[in-house]
Amino acid sequence: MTQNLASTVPSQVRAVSGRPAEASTRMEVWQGLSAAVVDAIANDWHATDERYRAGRMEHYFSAEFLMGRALLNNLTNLGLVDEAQKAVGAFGHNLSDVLEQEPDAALGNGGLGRLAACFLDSCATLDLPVNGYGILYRYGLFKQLFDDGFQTEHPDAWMEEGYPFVIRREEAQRIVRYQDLTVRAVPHDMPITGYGTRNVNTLRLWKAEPMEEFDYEAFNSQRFTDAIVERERTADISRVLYPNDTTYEGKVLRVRQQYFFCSASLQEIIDTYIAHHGEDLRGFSTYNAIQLNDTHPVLAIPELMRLLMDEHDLGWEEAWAEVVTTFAYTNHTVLAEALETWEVSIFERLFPRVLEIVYEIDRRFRQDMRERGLDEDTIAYMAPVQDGVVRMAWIACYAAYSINGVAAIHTEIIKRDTLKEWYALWPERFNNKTNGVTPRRWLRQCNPRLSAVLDDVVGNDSWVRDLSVLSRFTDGVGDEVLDRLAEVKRANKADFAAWVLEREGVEIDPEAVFDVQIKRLHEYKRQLLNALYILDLYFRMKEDPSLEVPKRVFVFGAKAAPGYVRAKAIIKLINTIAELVNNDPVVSRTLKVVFIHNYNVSPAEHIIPAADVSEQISMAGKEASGTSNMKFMMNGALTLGTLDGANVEILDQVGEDNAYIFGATEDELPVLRETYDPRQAYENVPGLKRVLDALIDGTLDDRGTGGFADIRRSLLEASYESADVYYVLGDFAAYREAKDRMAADYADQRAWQRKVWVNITGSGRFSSDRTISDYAHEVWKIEPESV
Ligand code: Z15
Repeated sequence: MTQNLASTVPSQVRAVSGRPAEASTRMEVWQGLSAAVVDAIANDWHATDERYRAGRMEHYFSAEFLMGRALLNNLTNLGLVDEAQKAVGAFGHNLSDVLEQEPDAALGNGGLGRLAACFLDSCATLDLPVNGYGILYRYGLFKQLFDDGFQTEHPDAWMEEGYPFVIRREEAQRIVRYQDLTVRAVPHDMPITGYGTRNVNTLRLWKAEPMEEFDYEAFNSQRFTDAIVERERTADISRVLYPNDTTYEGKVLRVRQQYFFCSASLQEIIDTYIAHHGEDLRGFSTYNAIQLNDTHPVLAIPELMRLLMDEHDLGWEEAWAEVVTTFAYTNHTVLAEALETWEVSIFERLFPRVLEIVYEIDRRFRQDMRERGLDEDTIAYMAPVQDGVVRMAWIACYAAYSINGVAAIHTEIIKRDTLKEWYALWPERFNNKTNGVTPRRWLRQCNPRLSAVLDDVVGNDSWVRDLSVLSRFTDGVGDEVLDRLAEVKRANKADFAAWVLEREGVEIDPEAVFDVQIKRLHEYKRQLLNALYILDLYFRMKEDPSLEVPKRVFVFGAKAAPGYVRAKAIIKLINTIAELVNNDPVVSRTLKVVFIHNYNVSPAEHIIPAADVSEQISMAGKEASGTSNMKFMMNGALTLGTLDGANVEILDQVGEDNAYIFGATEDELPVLRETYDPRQAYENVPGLKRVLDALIDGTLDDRGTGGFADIRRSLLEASYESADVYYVLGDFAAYREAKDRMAADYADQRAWQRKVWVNITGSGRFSSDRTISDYAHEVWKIEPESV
């Protein structure tokens, strides 16, 4: 770096505001400081890009990147936090207030999109030649407000006030053709800095723009509206992120989006190949690997075939040989409702040539399978196209050289059930890559107090780049460290209490146990189980005022997909229970319930460092991995969870004395199901009747929507096979026992902090650096390239 921030920031701020830095707003200071950071990394960024493009690269294709805020992340990675504080302090601003101006880049829904963001951070930190490719959505995930406890959705125009971390690359545009529309794809790059390295990687996000700035011909012939309509059809493509997490919606615009970023990215990758290795594309996969983040980018498979054959003269066999050595596919869920299928008629309308290629893949697949002696039923089940629908997951499994799940138990389930037919044919393709999270954002940045303790215990900050070093310190630390952990948590909880008061208007006591469930609202994640527990505890306290109950704060954060009616009813239910509890003059002295509205990356950074209890209570077998479980663990919250997803591996790491595990396991459930009768649980499990009846007896008011009655019906009164599919009532007693015991255990702070320490120091395996180095060695076959 040639200049320091003290000299560059004031001029950048002035350039933004047209005023002296002293007279500029906080937002303008954020803009100017951010521009100064881009200025500081520009040379290294360019050098990294040139270096990577000359060698073998991995390209991470994802419809979602849930980046959150960029400025503090970049300052932390570059070691410029103190310098930035001084620079803005010199003209009367406070860095943390400036940082709060930044909007979240919420170009993702939940776990899958945030995983992509953590992966980019790790790739940069490890100097790995990896770029991300996605879509520059004008509107990110909707903003959530509550109106009388009901979720309402509002547009998230995150870039509208200007966003210095996105750089438009006019010169690198590509053209994407649909049958009915041709558009320009204009790349917008975000720099991805790493911790303790000069490498700066790239996230390339494509924006759809009309071919001509304006269709003058249409305008002149008085077809003004036609010209506008055409422009809007183009802009539609990158207008908005679809707000469904783990559910699929067969919308034409969505498949247009998918093709848009796949085609533009592949064109660029091919052009880079030609620039460095010449026109013969038969070496494509020697230099390129592409990771498909779920099925959303699977159109890249037929599109690469098309580009190699139609634009670069390869024959089918030659092109297919590159395709099957280029793509790797990550599966993120076993839920049937997430598996993408598209009607053939949509492909016909949008890209008939791609459909032709898909049909040819299908024809060759069927022939191949017949030669292997598979029966016709199995072939029909596995075929890429059947009954007029294209099945994206099946195309991925046929063409990818690697297929991975995201936690050990999840990979076993896809091998055993979801993808068993493919596993039988190609067991060598299947592998597990347990998810991870970046310890930069999720520990170093969001929890400076705990970071200071770790610096002291380790003797340096090496843990930030290698979290596994912490395991050396699990044993042998004295009580002074445990006492410091308790102090850190106290202080974090006090900060969080102030934040909650300001943001939600609820007063909470830092002395209480902070019990947190933050994730998308989905029935399989069982926020309802948590809600029923709280309601039951409320009734227990009303019934017996002398009952000794530890002070508790129950924190929720969750968005429901706008069309997911029952999920929205569960949000209203939790808000209604919060009102009941928080307004009860007696109970509210012991219990508080807070629903943080508009849960997102930045709120998570406030919430997680303050948590004591991490709720990971999905029905066993349904949560592929979970990643907030890992963030909580790193920040010293103990897991209250089922044996699902990565919870299983957290338990392996810490042992059963240091986690609270309850409930039916994945292998027990099918057996239990045979005789399970939720009505019996309702009648026999103490407390259940009372809470379920409260949904309909006037205790809780859903404002006449019928939402609460529907929730109750889903548990009790649906047909026998479909009542309580997520085993909420079945696991209720075990959950209550574990949760009560956990709260009681909190009183012995020494013993509690010992468990906390075991969790923090055992979290090394859940760094995304570990995950990414496994992908790099085992799947991508790439090496670090340091600039
Ligand atoms: C999503 O966020 C996840 C899976 C999906 O299929 C889709 Cl479409 C979105 C989540 C999983 O539910 C979660 O268990 C996992 O930790 C995360 O992906 C990252 O792998």
